Amino acid sequence: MPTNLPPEYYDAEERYRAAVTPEEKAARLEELLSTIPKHKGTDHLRADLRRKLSRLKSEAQGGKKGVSRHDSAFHVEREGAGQVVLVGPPNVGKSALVTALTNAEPEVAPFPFTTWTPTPGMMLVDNVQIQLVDTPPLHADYVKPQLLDLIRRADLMLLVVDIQAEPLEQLDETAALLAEHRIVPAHQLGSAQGRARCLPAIVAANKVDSSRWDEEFAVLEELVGNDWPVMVPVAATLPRNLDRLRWALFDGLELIRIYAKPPNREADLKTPYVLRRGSTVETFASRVHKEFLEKLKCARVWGTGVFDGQMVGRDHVLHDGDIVELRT
Ligand SMILES: Nc1nc2c(ncn2[C@@H]2O[C@H](COP(=O)(O)OP(=O)(O)O)[C@@H](O)[C@H]2O)c(=O)[nH]1
Ligand SMILES: [Mg+2]
Repeated sequence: MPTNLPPEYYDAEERYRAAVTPEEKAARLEELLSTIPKHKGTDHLRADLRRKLSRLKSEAQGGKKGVSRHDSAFHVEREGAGQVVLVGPPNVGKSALVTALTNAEPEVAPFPFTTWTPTPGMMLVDNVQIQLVDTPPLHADYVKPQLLDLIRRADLMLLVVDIQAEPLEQLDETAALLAEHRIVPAHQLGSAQGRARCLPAIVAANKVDSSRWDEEFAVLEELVGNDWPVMVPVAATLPRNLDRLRWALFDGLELIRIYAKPPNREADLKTPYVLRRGSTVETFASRVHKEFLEKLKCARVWGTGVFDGQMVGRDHVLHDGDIVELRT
């Protein structure tokens, strides 16, 4: 029987692989289990993983308590449709960005190394919640392993540089440090060696306060070329271009919003289901209710690539903004 695993599974699996401590492994494994649809085809897999989980849990309890408490600050529970971790040198405005974009209030200060532990906050893009995680700076003098693990577990990294302070050097240095620890932006996949963690990455050039800095940004874009295809000029404290950054993050996470339409009723356009790009009617059905998945015969779709209300099969690939009526 086919297992039909959703794309979320493979992401979660990658994060599980990247986990180091038994505590972290157990948490990632629980997350992995939650992505597996419950049907006959996945019985074996689920049983197998549950056995592994109970072994890891007892291992974690036997381990040193002090160590796990130390790690827990760097263990940010994933919430919302995706987790974005901000990465960069000190003083570029990572905390200011998280403050401007989310409900969180990490400390922002004119001197480096104000942020010691990761601080998560929720950002809204349309009605989709995306988690941003502010982090201590990534610094060549001392690379904290827990910070690297935090980055490995994320869905996307937002590299932040300061347009007013040698942004190209900052970007190159950050990328080099990450690469050294086998964390590679997905768009540079070709350069990944061995078992690197590949994740989507975009760049925010912060402190682009005025047209003078717009010009600097244009120069930076020119220099960077195709190395960093998605780079957004922003100013956290003005604020400037924050909506553009929000949507760049939404796109970078490869998310789509799908609206459920009950038969003979209007769709609820306020609360989208958030799926990964490439998801099918079948994935959507499994998200709405597992009962739907079993009974699903076809669906009607309003949106991209279909005529209004077109009847489609289970394998039909959905697009951002589609309205779907499931038929059982
Ligand atoms: N001019 C300007 N200053 C900013 C901007 N964003 C942040 N800053 C300032 O840069 C300094 C460092 O910011 P912070 O968020 O603490 O940097 P972090 O170390 O990367 O978290 C603070 O003095 C902020 O007020 C911006 O868009 N423009
Ligand atoms: Mg900070």
